[in-house]
Amino acid sequence: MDPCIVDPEAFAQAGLPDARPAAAARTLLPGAVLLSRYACAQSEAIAALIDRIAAAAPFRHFETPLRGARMSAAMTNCGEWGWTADRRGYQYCARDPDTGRPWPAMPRAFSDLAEAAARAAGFEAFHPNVCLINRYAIGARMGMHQDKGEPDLRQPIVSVSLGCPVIFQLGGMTRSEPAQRVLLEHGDVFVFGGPSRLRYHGVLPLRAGADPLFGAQRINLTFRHAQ
Ligand code: MD3
Ligand code: FE
Repeated sequence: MDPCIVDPEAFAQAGLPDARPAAAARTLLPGAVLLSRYACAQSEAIAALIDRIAAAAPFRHFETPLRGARMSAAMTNCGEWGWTADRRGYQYCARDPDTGRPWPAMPRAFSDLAEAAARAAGFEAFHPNVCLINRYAIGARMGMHQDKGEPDLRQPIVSVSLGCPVIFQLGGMTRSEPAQRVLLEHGDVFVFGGPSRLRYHGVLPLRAGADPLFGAQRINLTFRHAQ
């Protein structure tokens, strides 16, 4: 075998971290830029920070407006603001409604990663003040939706995927337009801004798997600028 070609299986078997280089930024649609494996090298540090955040602001399943069904992804936040949902609607809150306390501060490692990824995707001056943390167990999903609750739509959203892979659906500006399917794997960072900022999107139910760091789970961090 060509020694220059890194075989991920060989890395996994040797118990070594996967040292494949990040792929170059791939623009899937204008303003939708996938930075494959961009966060891999930091994933253990991120996992430890998520544990600290969740100890102060535990993961919970929000109720959705109108029907009051619980969302299948468990969520928490860090940053100045946090994304919340209840029967009245969706809103950014400065305090965790479950504890009454402010959300844990956003670790510098998080904001540095999100800002660097935004810059690598062509978005200068991204100022995230929310990191919504979504945790998916096997079977959990997120239906097609738009993220339009943030007043400054010039600011992109940066998504970091960790743990088990999932099929992400990238749709159009209306619910009925067909969606493109993209596999999101551990360490992938996806930046959505400009003309893609209001695209419909969602993820299919998580399929059974076992990630060495996260087990049978997927974590997604979405960095936003709210308020
Ligand atoms: C495209 N989360 O938290 S991340 C969400 O995998 C959300 O947990 C999904 O959708 C997840 O709102 C998808 C990718 C993502 C996030 C925000 C977007 C894609 C986006 C905003 C605009 C367009
Ligand atoms: Fe979303």
